[in-house]
Amino acid sequence: MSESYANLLVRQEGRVGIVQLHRPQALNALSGDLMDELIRALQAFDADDSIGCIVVTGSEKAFAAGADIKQMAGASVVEMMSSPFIGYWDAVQKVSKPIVAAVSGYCLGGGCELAMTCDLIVASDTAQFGQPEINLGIIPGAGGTQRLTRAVGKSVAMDMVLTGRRISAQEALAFGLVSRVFPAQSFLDDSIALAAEIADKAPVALRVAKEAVNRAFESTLAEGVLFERRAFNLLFATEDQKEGMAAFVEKRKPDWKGK
Ligand code: DAK
Repeated sequence: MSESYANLLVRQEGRVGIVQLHRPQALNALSGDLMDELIRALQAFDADDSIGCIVVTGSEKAFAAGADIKQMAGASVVEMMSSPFIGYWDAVQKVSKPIVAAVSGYCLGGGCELAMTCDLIVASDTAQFGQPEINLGIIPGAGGTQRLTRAVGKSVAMDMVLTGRRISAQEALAFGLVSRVFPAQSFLDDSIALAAEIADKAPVALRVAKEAVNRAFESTLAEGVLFERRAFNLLFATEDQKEGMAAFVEKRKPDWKGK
């Protein structure tokens, strides 16, 4: 990727695109400029056939300490209503390739909402998750009250949103907010290895699988199952389904074409 960014470090390892939030002086607080760059980087990876999976990560100390409080502090209601800010989270959700949020250190407020907008969250054992907006006299505004509640259930979500308390990586694992916790020393390598494992799967099936799981949040069970059945049947029109099943029968590794 040739584009350069002021608030990100972007690189590719094999079929994994890695976007590292890099605003160390503010613990990766999500300024408008940072979010704008993040969306551009995600969209570039989404359009690049050599990428199968994307990792969004931060520093060892902070994934992101939330939206930039200093930028928001003086805003009026009309300015907040017309802010492009919420559109950034919608844009993350529109990325068609799987996105792994690899979280170390603070993952707070809008940072936690960003991680939850990704497809799965993995954590270093140092990670701390929280929605501390209540301490600023506001509430989560980028989906936190909704996505957190779906991820961890009402009681834990209420506890976190009403008290602003932070939970550890182990608690987040127990509550179902994260799928895996890795040791701090190997966390980024482990996260990239997981993304590489995903990136190695059949590209069309990955895309359809992501759509189908996400549909579970937007539909009744009957509608979701119908969506899944149609998506499942559709995959029998792909070369990769023929290749995947032939490779199984012939006891060899499949050679995906993404078609
Ligand atoms: N914004 C701006 N700067 C921040 C920041 C933030 N969220 N978090 C940290 N910083 C800055 C600090 O001000 C400090 O800068 P200097 O004073 O050195 O210039 C530097 O980062 C280091 O921070 P600390 O000195 O505080 O470091 P500590 O290790 O002592 O403490 C901490 C780390 C993470 C516990 C602490 O910094 C902290 O409590 N930070 C704030 C966490 C927080 O309240 N986050 C929620 C923010 S509100 C929207 C949708 C969503 C949102 C907004 C709008 N729309 C739909 C429009 C989201 C809102 C939020 O996320």
